[in-house]
Amino acid sequence: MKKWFAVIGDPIHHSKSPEMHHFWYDDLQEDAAYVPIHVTPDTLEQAVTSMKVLGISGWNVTIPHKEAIIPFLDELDEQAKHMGAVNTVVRQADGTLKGYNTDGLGFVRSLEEAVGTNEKNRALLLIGAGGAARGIAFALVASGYTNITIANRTVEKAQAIIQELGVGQACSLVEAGEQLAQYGILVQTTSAGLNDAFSMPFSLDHLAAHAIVADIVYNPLMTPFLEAAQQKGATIVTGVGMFVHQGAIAYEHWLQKTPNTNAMIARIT
Ligand code: SKM
Repeated sequence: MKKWFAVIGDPIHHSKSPEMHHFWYDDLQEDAAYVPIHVTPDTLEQAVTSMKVLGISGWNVTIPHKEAIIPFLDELDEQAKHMGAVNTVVRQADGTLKGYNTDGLGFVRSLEEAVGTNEKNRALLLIGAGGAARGIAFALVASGYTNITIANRTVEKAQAIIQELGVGQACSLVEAGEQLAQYGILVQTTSAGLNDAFSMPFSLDHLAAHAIVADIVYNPLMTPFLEAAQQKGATIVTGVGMFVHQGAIAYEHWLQKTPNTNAMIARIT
């Protein structure tokens, strides 16, 4: 029987997940379909129940449901539990639903694909303290990056993540901008660049030489933050790698096969 998968979100029309997964089904000769489904917050519980009843093999979860979906699932992977967010649901053999988070690890894979694995000791500045930053912070620590500072407009939110992580420190965006020269890796997780093409969390005037600067936004590919960093001579990591790798890890959970990430990154870059 044909397997089917989905991505749920509000809005959902912009998602490139259906195109990406269909590319991999063709490549790996998988008899499967992947559909975008528009689910609003007030219908989330009904949507989960319906998909469970209809026998869907699994689905991705995007904004704004990553946290809200948790009470409707039967089980949570340990990492997803720590992160408090789910972006991948797997229907298990007994029909129960298990939630995973593949965003954080997707980011780490993308970063290491771009710059290798020898940068773990450099001081890393994570900008933002929302759901995406939380997932990335846990995945970074699990992958051996412990020299982490989380900068956020509301320092208490950054402090709360640091407390859960058990390592690192928190500061304000202003402080981060002032101390910028001390950081070797910057990871931009706020929506600056997504909603307002000219917004920047802070100026990159004091960016260190040879810094690595990553953004998690993949549309547009070059955010104002990355453009400014590139002008300063930094190594740039766009959000495309994270998007493709989170999808590939989800694919592995669902179908136990490793899809071709390089071909996909080249396709949407
Ligand atoms: O975490 C991912 C999600 O799995 C799929 C997605 C999309 O289709 O745009 C974006 C991210 O939230």
